[in-house]
This record gives sequence, structure tokens and C-alpha cells, in this order.
Amino acid sequence: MRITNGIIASCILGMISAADQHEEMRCKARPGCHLAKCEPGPLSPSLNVNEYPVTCVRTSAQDWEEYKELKSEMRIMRTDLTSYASRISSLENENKKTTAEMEALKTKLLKSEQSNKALLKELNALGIKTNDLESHLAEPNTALLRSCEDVQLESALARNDSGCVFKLDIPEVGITNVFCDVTDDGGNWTVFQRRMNGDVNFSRGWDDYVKGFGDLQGDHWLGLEALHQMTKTGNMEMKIKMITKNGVYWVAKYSNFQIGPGSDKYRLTVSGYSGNASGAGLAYYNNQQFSTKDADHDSRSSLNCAINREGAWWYNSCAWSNLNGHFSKTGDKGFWWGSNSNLLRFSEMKIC
Ligand SMILES: [Ca+2]
Repeated sequence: MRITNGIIASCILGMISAADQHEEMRCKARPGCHLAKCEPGPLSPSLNVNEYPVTCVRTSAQDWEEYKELKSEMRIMRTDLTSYASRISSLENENKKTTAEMEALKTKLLKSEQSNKALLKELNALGIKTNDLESHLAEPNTALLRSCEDVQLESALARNDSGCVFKLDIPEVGITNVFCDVTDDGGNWTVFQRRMNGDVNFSRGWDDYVKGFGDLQGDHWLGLEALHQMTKTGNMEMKIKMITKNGVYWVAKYSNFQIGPGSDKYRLTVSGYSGNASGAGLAYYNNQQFSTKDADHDSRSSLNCAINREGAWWYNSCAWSNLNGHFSKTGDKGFWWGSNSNLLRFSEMKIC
């Protein structure tokens, strides 16, 4: 009987057992028998190995040689498999080590990135400080002055016949350009209101009057917050220069002028009048809050004085003066002082 490759394969697979080896050995002892049958029958500890029931299969010498050759290859493959398994185990260990090293590197990288961000932030802060210093050096004595009383003409940003534009550092407001009148009445006055040509619209809401608006060398309003910050310590004079529609010069000067905080709607405190201006002046508005067309803080409950008088002011109930009122280039109506019949063509309010 010629064994097939399938049988040989089965034998190879089973050849690892001691029983198979014994069977093969016994078969070899028999003449003409080259290969033991793969299944020798039940093993019994009581039997000597030579007494195992064995069925020998006669096969050709060629098949026997092929069988032995396959058996040899199988041993080699086993050795290879063992070697591969060892190699795989080694690679797995290396992989674990590499993974651990990568995790450590990731942690280092993360720390490094955080450190870089902090450094970048510091560098940016240093860059900003450097820019500030360079800016200050380029414009000496401009960024650290608190009021027009401290300014020097050579540090003016712009100038005209009556004064100059300077850069002041107003507390809580910051760097602000203001117009300083350096010619009038011996003092360096900070101008906070001017009407001279009607080029700037003064019919504005609360936010604009708080922040300020206009052209510093022309019509403008400096801003209620700046006024509060510059007058909150007291001892401030305030002067108003006016020119009537008929060309008469008026001056209204107050020895005490102070504007309250935003939380109190920039309430006016004013006293100590002197001057030649007609009418009741600012006394009527002493202790009044500021009102605009969108923020009614006046004493007239039946209407909004700012809308009714087309202005923004420390309205009482309502007004004897209205310097932020409508500017009429034709002169038919306008901003006025003391009475609405006293129309003006120029006004300038300033503190010192
Ligand atoms: Ca009202």
C-alpha cells in the first residue's frame, strides 16, 4: 500500500509523540517495513515498548525517502518558528521600549511648547514696552503729562494762533490728544468744548458725550469721563469765551468747577462766577446731572430737555444756556447763553 501525502502530513504532525517514535523504530526492525502506521493503538504502561501493537505499512523506498526529507524540513521549520517567536518577542520588547521613549519625548515636547509660549508672551510684552519707549523717545515730554499746565511748546503735535494739540496721559482714560490754549489769561487751559464753524454735529447720544468727539483744532467736545478725571481732585477754574451773533465778546469765568463720576451721570458742581456774559449763567445748572437725547437726567419730568432744546447739557428744567445746541450757519437759530434770544457764533469752554 502506497501512502499518500495526506497520510505523510498526518504522520509528520503526530511525530512529536514518543509513541510515534517507538512505532517507527519497531517498524524499521521489520524487513520491508519502512514506515509505521500513524495510529499505533492504545498505549498501555504495562506494555514494553517492543510489545505495542503496531501496524506496519509497506511503502516504496522513494516514499520513505520523501517522508524522511519532509520530516527533516519540519524540524528545520520548527527551529525557524522558535527563532521567529524569539525574534517577535524581542521586537515586542523593543516596541514597548520605543513607545515608552516616545511618550517621554511627547511629555518633554509638551513642556517645551508651554515654555515657548510663556517666553513668546514675555517677548511680546517686552516688544510692546520697547515700542512704547521708542514712541516716547520720538515724542519727548508728550505721553506722561497730566494736564495742559505741564506742557512745553516744543512738544506740541500741532498748533494754531491760540494754542497747541498735546498728548496727555489722563488718569483712567489713558493717552488722549487735547487742545491746550497757551495764550489766554496767562494759563495753559485745557479746552473741552469749542463751537466755531459748525462742521461737527453735536446732536449726539450719551456714549459720544462720554468719550468725546470732533476736531481738536475746530469744533469738539473732549468727553465727560476725561472732564471728570481732570477735575475730580478739585481746585479747577473754568472759563467760557463766547462771541455773540452780533460780534460781542463775552467771558464767563468760574473759580470752582468739578464734574462728578459716570455713576452720578457726570453731575456738575460750579460756583464763583465772574465775567461780563449776560444772563443767569451756569448757577442754574449747579448740582445737575448731564443729559443727552438718549439719556434724560434733567429735572423736567414731562419732557426730555436734550431733545426739546436740541442739545446735551446739565439741563435743569430746562435751560437758560445751551452751548451744545444746534449750530446754525444762517443764524436763524442756534446755541445760546443766558436766554434763547442770545444766539452765539462762537463758544469755547476750558479748565485750568
Ligand atoms: Ca426729563
